[in-house]
Amino acid sequence: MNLATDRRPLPVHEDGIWPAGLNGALPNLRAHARLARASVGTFLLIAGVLAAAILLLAVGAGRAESGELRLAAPDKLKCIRRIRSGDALLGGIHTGNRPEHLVVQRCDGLWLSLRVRDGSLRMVSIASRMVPKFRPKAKPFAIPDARVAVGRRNIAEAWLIRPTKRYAHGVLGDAIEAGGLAVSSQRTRRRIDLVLEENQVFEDRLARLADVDGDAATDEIIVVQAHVRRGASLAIYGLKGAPGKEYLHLLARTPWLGRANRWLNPAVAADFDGDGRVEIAWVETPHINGVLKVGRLEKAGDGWRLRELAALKGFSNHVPGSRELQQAVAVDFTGDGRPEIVLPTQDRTHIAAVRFDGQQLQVVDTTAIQGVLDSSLQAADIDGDGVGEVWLINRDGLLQAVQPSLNSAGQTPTP
Ligand SMILES: [Ca+2]
Ligand SMILES: [Ca+2]
Ligand SMILES: [Ca+2]
Ligand SMILES: [Ca+2]
Repeated sequence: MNLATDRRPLPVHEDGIWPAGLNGALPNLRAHARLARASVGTFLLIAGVLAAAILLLAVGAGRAESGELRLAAPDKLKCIRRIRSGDALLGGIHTGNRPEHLVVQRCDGLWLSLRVRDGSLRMVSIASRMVPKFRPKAKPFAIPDARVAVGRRNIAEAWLIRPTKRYAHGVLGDAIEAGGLAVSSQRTRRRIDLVLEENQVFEDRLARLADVDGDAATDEIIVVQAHVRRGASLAIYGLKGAPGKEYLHLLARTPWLGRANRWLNPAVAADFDGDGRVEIAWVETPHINGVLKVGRLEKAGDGWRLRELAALKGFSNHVPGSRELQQAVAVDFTGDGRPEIVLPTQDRTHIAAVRFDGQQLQVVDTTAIQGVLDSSLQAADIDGDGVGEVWLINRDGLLQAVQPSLNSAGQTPTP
């Protein structure tokens, strides 16, 4: 079924089965889900309310400009505090994954998993301890608000270390930035550190893991590196060396933005133009006149360079002082099989889908959300129709989904 076109209310079930996407990472969830059956009465109440609400929203949502806005929370479930999409963001940056479930936390603290099966919305309560926190437990020298990225290739985990106050910018909620980067090797579990020069910091909360050099074997590390007088740049590191002798190595970075206190926020990494190579998207100065940029890691002599390919103004993927950095996803909005870069507009009242065709960036879809965005963006295909929805919460705690319009495929230029 299609969330955008099916106007019937969804029947709701509590099926006690954890969605497949997290089984590998969190094997205990299935056992916990069985325990959740004990509170069937509670679920029936929630389920009824949610079913009624989905009917309301299916009829009432009408503010979309070209995509389809679907509100997913009724009055009594209205207050949603957080959303997650299972393991799609383990690496810390969205690469186009589309899990078939969504994890939400209500304002009363209860975590629920949502997905649609056979036309029914199924919900399972989960304990908060089962939801990945990505906190740097037992990791010496981690910065206080570090978020650990979890890899599946050569790097097991990555996180930022060596808290320092030597860069007084505080864009991420405190004046503490990182003076170093640490990873653990998947093969040897050995920890490898990199320490920056005294005039630089990692102005970031996490070191993102994604394969951006195209070897399909290693993850590279995407992180915001700032010079105390010249501002931020987007840096890509690699893990090199034989087992037991690995070291972290700067592959490439963009030029410094030019002045202290200028910052950028990485967005997504995926193959947007269909040429088989992964592009990286980021937003420069997201707080004022944010500019979406796309670049690619390319061979340059014996090394690499991060080549900037295109730029477009009018987007923001971070609020000043907020610790929420993940406000962009890669989802196919046009039905051509290639993802678009999906992120908030500068005023955070719309979600834009931006196509990169190999030459330039173009907005192909803009959808008004209800209220103002106040959460991460998550991509999931909870109705299993093969099309990912973009999920978010506004400042009033209202859970919403933006469904791709899939009506622009005909305009897609053939490379
Ligand atoms: Ca790689
Ligand atoms: Ca590409
Ligand atoms: Ca597309
Ligand atoms: Ca879908």
